[in-house]
Amino acid sequence: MDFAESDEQQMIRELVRDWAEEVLPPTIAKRDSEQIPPSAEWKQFCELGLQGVTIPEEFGGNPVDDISESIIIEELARVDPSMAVMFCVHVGLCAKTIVLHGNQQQKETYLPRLAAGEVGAYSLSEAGAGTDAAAMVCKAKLSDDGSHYLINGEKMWVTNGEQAGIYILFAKDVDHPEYGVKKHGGTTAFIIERGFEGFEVGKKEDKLGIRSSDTCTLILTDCKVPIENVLKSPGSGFPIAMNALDNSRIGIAAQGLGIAQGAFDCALKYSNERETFGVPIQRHQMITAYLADMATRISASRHLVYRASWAKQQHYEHGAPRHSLEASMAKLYAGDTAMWVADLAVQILGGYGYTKEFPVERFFRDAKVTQIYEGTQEVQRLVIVRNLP
Ligand code: COS
Repeated sequence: MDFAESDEQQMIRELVRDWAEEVLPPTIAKRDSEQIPPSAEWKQFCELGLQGVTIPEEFGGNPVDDISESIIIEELARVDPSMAVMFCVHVGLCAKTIVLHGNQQQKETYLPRLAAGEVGAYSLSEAGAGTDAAAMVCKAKLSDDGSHYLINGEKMWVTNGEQAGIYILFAKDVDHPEYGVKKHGGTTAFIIERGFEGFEVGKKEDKLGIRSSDTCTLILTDCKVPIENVLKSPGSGFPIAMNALDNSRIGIAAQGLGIAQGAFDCALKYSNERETFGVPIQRHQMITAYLADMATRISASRHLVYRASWAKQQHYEHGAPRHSLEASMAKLYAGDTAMWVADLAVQILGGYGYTKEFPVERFFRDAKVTQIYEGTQEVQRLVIVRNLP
């Protein structure tokens, strides 16, 4: 067992850290307050070539190992969690799902576009189907000539919804033999382009945190999707959706890890500089204890995130068992740690922590979502218990 980061992983961490610290802070407060997506920043980020880390070279990608993918998310989230989730959904839920389940033609059509920086999204949830994903009511009906599907319904909570050009979207094929037989029967994964007839981006949510990440509804009104855009096969969508979530839960865990690290770094620096009763507050035993506990939980999160990333790679590259357990454990622990550390960071900064003068206020708001999306913490516990050895 080797816990050291490879030279390449260290290089990627430094590259992303330097880039994030230089490019993201100048616009972060405005983007947060006005809910502006980091589109300009994304263009600059794409110059690093990291937007294609889950895409094979033959389709224009720049693949890295799965721990490096998590390191990129962690380093982006340490500065700007909205940028981190944009990247996470693009490379994980969208591009990787096409890599895993797309046919040659789909890969040739969509992966080079994603590798070039066109933004990807993933759309599973609906108003009545969040935790209970199989309860979705968005319906797909094959045309009489079998050339295309018409999809009707409304999707919700779509990250990158406003910016994306390519969406992986799930709907139930009402003519599939398993539709209405199994609860998730007929669920089909489609690749949808923003310009498809009958496709519309709806309301953008006004959120507590990750406000620079665009979260939208999608409205499908007889949305015409060519049969060629079915991923894998009709009715095979639910395991595709669940498998994609196993992957993206690790990404959200990495986001939580980055948030915790960012909040901690700020609190540590402040506790060295701020004096009360004639000494830096770090010397007061209560603050010392907070910092020690924060650092320890962050380290534990990091181990869970990297272990889950490694298990993911073992699964895809070496046929190891599914990484559902490791992914949900990482998400559960790192999400709770992000919230807990951000809360203590605000506490250490006192009144200043409650203002926009320091980033801990934003980290505190951003952290909450890591306990909610990609399956609530309650869902993670369900997955953990169902997948115990
Ligand atoms: N990978 C591949 N297939 C999986 C899987 C996984 N991780 N988990 C389950 N499946 C398969 C099962 O094998 C089963 O297939 P069969 O019917 O062929 O046997 C099918 O999917 C249904 O599985 P299950 O019965 O466990 O599904 P449930 O309806 O009980 O749902 C939970 C389980 C709650 C875990 C699931 O709905 C879930 O993850 N919900 C949260 C969704 C979420 O995170 N949404 C937010 C972000 S997306 S915008």
